[in-house]
Amino acid sequence: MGWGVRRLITSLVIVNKEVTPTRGMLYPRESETREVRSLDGLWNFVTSDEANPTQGVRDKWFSDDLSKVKDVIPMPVPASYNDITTDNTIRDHVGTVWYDRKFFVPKSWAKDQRVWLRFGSVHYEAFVWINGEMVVKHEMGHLPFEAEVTNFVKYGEENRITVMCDNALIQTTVPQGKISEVKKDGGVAIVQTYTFDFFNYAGIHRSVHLYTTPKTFIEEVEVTSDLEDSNSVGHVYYKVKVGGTASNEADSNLQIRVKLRNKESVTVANGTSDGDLKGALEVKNVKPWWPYLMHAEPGYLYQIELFLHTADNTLLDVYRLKVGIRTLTWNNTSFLINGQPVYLRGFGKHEDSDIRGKGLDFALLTRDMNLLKWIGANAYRTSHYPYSEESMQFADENGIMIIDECPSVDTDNYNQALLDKHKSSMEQLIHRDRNHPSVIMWSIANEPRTSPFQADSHFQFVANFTRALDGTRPVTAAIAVPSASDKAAKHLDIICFNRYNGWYSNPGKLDMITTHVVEEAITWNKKHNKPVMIGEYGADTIEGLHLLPAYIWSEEYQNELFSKHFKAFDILRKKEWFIGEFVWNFADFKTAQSITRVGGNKKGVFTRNRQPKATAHLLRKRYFALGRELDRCNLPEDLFLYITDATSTESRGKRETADL
Ligand code: BDP
Repeated sequence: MGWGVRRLITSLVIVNKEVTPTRGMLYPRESETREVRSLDGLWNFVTSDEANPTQGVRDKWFSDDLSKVKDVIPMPVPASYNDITTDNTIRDHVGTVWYDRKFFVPKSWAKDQRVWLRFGSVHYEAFVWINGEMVVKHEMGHLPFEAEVTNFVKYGEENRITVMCDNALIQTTVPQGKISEVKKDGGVAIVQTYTFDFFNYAGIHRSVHLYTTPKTFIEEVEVTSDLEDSNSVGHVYYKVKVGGTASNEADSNLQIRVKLRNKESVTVANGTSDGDLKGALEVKNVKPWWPYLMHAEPGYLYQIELFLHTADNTLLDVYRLKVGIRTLTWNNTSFLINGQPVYLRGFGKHEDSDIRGKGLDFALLTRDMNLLKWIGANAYRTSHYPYSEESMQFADENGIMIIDECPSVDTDNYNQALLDKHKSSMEQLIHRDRNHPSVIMWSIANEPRTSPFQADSHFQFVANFTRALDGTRPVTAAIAVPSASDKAAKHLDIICFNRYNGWYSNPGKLDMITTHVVEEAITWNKKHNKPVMIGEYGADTIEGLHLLPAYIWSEEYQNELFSKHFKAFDILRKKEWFIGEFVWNFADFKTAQSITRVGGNKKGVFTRNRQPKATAHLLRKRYFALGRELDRCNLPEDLFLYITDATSTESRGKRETADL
């Protein structure tokens, strides 16, 4: 508990241990049998003394209102706490902070049901008490956790929830960081450092919900799909786990009745589960889930309705979820969706914005989706951690393909505890996201340090573990170590490399990009005989800085650097195995303070405020041109602005000559 207590356990022999599987965690949804209440809003907030991070636990700050211990300030939930105030000691606080608030639970919830408390995510480690009793703790940012609180809440009365959140990153956390003590004016400072290039925002980042389920309830749903007969017939396979079964209600006495509805709410298939609570539905004249711009109706979703019944026909629970029907296949040279080769064109992104940090924000989410569609992208990678469940639902609806990444970034200093947690992060991610049609690949790390020999077995364990949990999607990782010294890529299904030609290598040299990109991609492919894509390329660009001839940090330079990469990608596209291009980054974002970062990382194609830099317009032309060439999509009318009516100018010219 707390950075002071988490210890680095190193060992020479690293073994592949079992990971405790996640349970439950269905996205909270209302139904005939379920109610949902939000605990979002303004909470009370205090920081602890950095030198004494466990003081609050020892002194039992959770046993009464935080305001009794310290002066509290209001803190919005969901949001990172770092940029809300004007106080740099809060922004840069290392260690534990505390939140609390009051809430009511209706009397009606006391009867014959269960009450659950669910957090969309807290970064990095969370400890939660209700009315002074510990109900759940969870380590790992960006992933949900929940606990049954039926016996902890008071019905028809006021309750108090207290959360302690610890942002400390050490060598056995995912991601890793280091904490040191550094002399400062008048004392010693606790300093957090990390090698990854984004600000270690912390707090209650996503929504907090209370929800009810019946006593016996649908605990988990797993859905997969298939297509046959030239994509005209679809199959949906479902598997349900029931929780809270009373002893007289063995699973075999329960059944799931299922309906599948199309967008118009018409039932297109129905069925009843077998004794193992699983089954298959067949959909004739199916509308497959297609990526954006690959089809006139992208992101088509059905709704699966699951009714849990007892054998004597009593309805116990109802849960609904959207499903897309699609196939994914891959081999040494290509990646196909519904049997069609896919060329990925997109971005690495961040959950990042002014004031809110990494806090869930529907306005931002919606704006980002609108910009992705405006620019003609069909994919993004959730660099460098899982994004909100709401953003995954958005991607499903819009046909945006997701490379879903766990929070392992700059993985280094391999050790047993790290491997266990890395695998756990993949397990939690797959458990959360396995039903999203938008998820097309799992990314098990970003830029891990893969030259040391320990990286070989570490990544073999993580990649095999990922495949064992989900064999329906390929495994990738964004690798930056040169192929000659890398020891991880051989364990992947698809190779993704990050490279900054014209920026970190040969800055300012626009004539040292195209050939380098082509040669490196070929080298990766030759070495592993697998599909290859570029996961990151780009240049920091200060919006409004114009320099001609192009000079680094200017909008002209970002434009020209992109264009040189486009040329390389077009050479590579002729080779079947090159399957995608991802810009770094979608938008400017905040980083730790550094002399190489002016207010953060400026490699965005959009500003942090989500307005286009000049390159956004260039990239838009390319992404739509690719959509036109590869998928015959329509081009937006404003893609090419009117410059001159060449024909009429020409004829006017002739008339003028004749008039003479
Ligand atoms: C890459 C990292 C990314 C950084 C980027 C950069 O994957 O997180 O933000 O470099 O330096 O190596 O801009």
